[in-house]
Amino acid sequence: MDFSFTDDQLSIQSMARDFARKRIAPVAAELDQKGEFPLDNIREMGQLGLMGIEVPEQYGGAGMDSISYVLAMIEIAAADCAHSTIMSVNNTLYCNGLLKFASEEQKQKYVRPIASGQAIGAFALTEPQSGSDATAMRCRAVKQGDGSYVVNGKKSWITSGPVARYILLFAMTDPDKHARGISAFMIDTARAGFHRGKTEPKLGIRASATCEIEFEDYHVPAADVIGEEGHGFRIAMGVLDAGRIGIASQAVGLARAAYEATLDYARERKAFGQAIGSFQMIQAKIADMKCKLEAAYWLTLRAAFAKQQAEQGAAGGRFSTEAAVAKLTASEAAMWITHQAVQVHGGMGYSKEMPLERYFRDAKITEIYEGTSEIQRLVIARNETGLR
Ligand code: COS
Repeated sequence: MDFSFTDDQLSIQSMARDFARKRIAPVAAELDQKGEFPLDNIREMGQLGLMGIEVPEQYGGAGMDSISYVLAMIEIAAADCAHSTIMSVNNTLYCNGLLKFASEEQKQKYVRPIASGQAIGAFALTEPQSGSDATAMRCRAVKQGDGSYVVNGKKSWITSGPVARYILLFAMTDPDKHARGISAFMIDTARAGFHRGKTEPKLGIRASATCEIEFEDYHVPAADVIGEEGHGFRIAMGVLDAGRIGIASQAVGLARAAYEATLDYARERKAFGQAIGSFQMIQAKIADMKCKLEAAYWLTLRAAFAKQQAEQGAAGGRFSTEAAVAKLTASEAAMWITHQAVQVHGGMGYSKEMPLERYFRDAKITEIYEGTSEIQRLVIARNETGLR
């Protein structure tokens, strides 16, 4: 067993850290306050290869592995969670799904612009009445005589929805078949019948843009169906397994930022004539933060390793349990660590003059999106027991 990284992995980690410190950290608080989408930074991140890290070079990506993706995500999230949210959707929910299930022509047309940072992608599964219970979706795609489809319905909580050029959409093609009646489609938002709805006012990751989208007799050509009809749910679940490793990485980056700020503060801040870090109650918090952070970090890398093994092995190899374990552990660690970080900083933790309150607000979403903590527990327990 070797815990060291390759030169390529260290190089993308260092490039992402450099970009995050110079270009993201200085503007993160202002973007959060204004709820402003960081378009220039996202374009630049695309040019650096950060929007398609695992995408082969022939489709405009960096052609690197899943460990590289985790290392880069951690660095970006440590500077700003919103940037890492946009990065994670482009990399995993969008590019990863298309790489696995799209045809050669579809990959050239739809992966390249997103992986290279020329455009932004999105993933549309959730609806106003269906989040965890994804098969309860109502958005309908009705097949026409020429093999094309007409889509009608609404999707909600679409990350990057307000700015996305292309969207990977899941819609019901045969409601009687439930999970097996869902299909995947590529949506070009420049076409007629696509509308963007209300933008969500959010607690955290405020610089990422989230909205409802609506389809009104939107016409999908036969060439834009992704995979086979009826395979959409499996595609969505497989994509979310990869996505959950991205969210775990994001949670690790965020937790690390809160932990490092706490260490600095505990060394500097004096109370009762001593640095507060010399008090046992603060020391206990620091020790517990360190343990949770390390566990989250290594389980996330372990999940990325399992993903690589599954992808190199027999077709359809899964890494659902590893991804769910990583996401659950890392998101709950991020929530706990940012909570404790605010507490150790006292009044300064509560003030917008320091980033702790932003970390705390941003952490919450990692326990909700791409499968709530309850769904992660359900996936883990079902896979462990074999019971449903
Ligand atoms: N990878 C590939 N296929 C998968 C899969 C995975 N991780 N998980 C399930 N499937 C397949 C199953 O093999 C089954 O296929 P068959 O019909 O061929 O047998 C099909 O999908 C249905 O699976 P299952 O019966 O387990 O589905 P459930 O309706 O019980 O749902 C949960 C399972 C609840 C785990 C799923 O709906 C889920 O993850 N929900 C959360 C959705 C989510 O993350 N939403 C956030 C949206 S993005 S912000």
